[in-house]
Amino acid sequence: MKWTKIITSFMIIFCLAFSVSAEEQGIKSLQRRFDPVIVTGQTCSLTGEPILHYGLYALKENRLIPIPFQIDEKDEDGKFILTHGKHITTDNDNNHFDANDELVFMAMDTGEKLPGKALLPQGYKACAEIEVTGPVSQEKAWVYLMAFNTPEYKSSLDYVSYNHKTLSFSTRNYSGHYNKKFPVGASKYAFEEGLGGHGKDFIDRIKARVKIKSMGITLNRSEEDITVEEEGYIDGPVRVVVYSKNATPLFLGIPVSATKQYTYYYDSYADFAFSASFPIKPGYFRATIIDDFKDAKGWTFYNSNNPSGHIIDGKMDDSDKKLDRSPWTWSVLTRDDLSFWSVWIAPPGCPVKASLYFNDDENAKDKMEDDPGELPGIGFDFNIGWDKLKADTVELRLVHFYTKGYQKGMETDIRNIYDAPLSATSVTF
Ligand SMILES: [Ca+2]
Ligand SMILES: [Ca+2]
Ligand SMILES: [Ca+2]
Ligand SMILES: [Ca+2]
Repeated sequence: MKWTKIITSFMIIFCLAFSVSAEEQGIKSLQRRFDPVIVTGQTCSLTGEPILHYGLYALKENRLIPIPFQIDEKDEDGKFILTHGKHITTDNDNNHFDANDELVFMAMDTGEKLPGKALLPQGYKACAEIEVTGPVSQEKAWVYLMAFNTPEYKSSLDYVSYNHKTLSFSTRNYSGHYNKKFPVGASKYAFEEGLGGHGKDFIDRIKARVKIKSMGITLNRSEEDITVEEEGYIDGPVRVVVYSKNATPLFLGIPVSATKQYTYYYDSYADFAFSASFPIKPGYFRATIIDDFKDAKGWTFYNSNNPSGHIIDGKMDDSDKKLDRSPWTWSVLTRDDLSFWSVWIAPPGCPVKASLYFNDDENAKDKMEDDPGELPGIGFDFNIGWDKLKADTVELRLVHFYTKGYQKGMETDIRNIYDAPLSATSVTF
């Protein structure tokens, strides 16, 4: 018997004992790599001071180190205060941290739990210990938000930048650019040094193709018809938030879809909204959003319904046609040590679903593109559920990740950012 049983139970007891004591000892167990941690002022319970007077620290090797963070303000309606761009806005409390403002930092920068007050810096007014928890395995880590009487020393790291004049964005891991003639989707994407990339553009453009039937008329609209008006933005060390108004003209000047939405850029991913609003309910509506790659011959495609991998060769043959196109939750295109990911997120209960758009054809003809062919074209075919949509407006979110090479299981880390988000609690002392 029973030796195995005894050994196993011994190991279980040992592991449990170890994990309890790891948490009691305040050792960081949080493994999340790509997640931001977003904590409202209400949760921090250390509000009321001018935003410039806060510092955020993590305990690493027995020292409190300043880590990159930002506090983004929100107004009474929950809209972000835009600190740059055309329409700058202000909160009603003269740049103080209040209950609905958001503290943001990266999970990868968190540290251990402070054993006592001895390591706290001189002259802090108040301190909040923020405990971050990953809900899947209760993994934990800590950071310390402190308020001072004067502007405090901060980390000089800046993970993400945005240039609204050139419509470009960059982090150490990726960069991109929008063409001013069709700025609804990027027309440059590149892997950067942080991943071992060299900034070479790998995308032709992001295509947005919409087919609408209304009042007996069929209309086809593309990314070149969609106007984007940037209202303003926030560019902090941890994230960039851009607020814009997009409109797709229909006919007689009636927009089929005029919506305002946020785009977020973080260290490893960009999170875009694809919003549709219907002043007139169309009889038929279908939208495809396609990442048209310049030349990904030899790269391998995986998604949630096609997990065994499919090599891109520029030719659409039977093996391409056999791919499962049903609604999917993640996809990745990978070349040895670099991977480009897509995921999409719908509001709870939303009937609209994305099937897989897949076209591996170097000879595909399309007048609206810059590099001939789709090598491949991979994306979202929102072809299901529009007829069951009750609301007049829906916001679907499309997220592009840039990581090192693909290993099975990475998709869980990526989906968990949205499916099992990190949570935070705080105590002040
Ligand atoms: Ca506020
Ligand atoms: Ca405020
Ligand atoms: Ca093929
Ligand atoms: Ca192309």
